[in-house]
Amino acid sequence: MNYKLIDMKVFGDERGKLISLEGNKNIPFEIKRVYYIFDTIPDFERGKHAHKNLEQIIVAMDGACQFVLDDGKTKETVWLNRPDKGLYIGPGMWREMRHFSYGCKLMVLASTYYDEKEYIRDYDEFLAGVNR
Ligand code: T46
Repeated sequence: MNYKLIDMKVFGDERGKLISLEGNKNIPFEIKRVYYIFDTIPDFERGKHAHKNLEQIIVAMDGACQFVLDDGKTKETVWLNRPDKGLYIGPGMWREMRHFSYGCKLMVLASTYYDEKEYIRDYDEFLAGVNR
């Protein structure tokens, strides 16, 4: 399975907490793009695609949601519910996001610029690629 949960180093004192993310340091790729997902609704799922080459780190800045990660052979679920955990997802992983809390906020660091051609949005096509 090409994913892992990364513990982010937290700088904390009586004023609060701070986490620093740096490309090619505690983020294992050069960061080319940042996007965020917010105003989420519990009844709606997102994702349902894989990427050919993209690497990403996803952080729940607020709230929670569940990721289903699927390499075509095995499915595993991961809850994201803390701003000090980063979910790394590498290429070739089908992902579905569900059970969003109201107002969940996800920040995503990505290794490439946005390119729709980089997406595999058809599950049968994804499985065919895995079994090739
Ligand atoms: C992923 C999960 C975690 C852009 O124009 N630029 C962008 O950088 C992105 C990410 C999206 N878009 C457009 C494409 C769609 O018209 O925004 C719209 C919503 O994107 P999508 O339906 O792909 O959103 P999610 O939440 O299903 O998936 C997103 C990322 O696309 C995906 O790479 O891994 O978050």
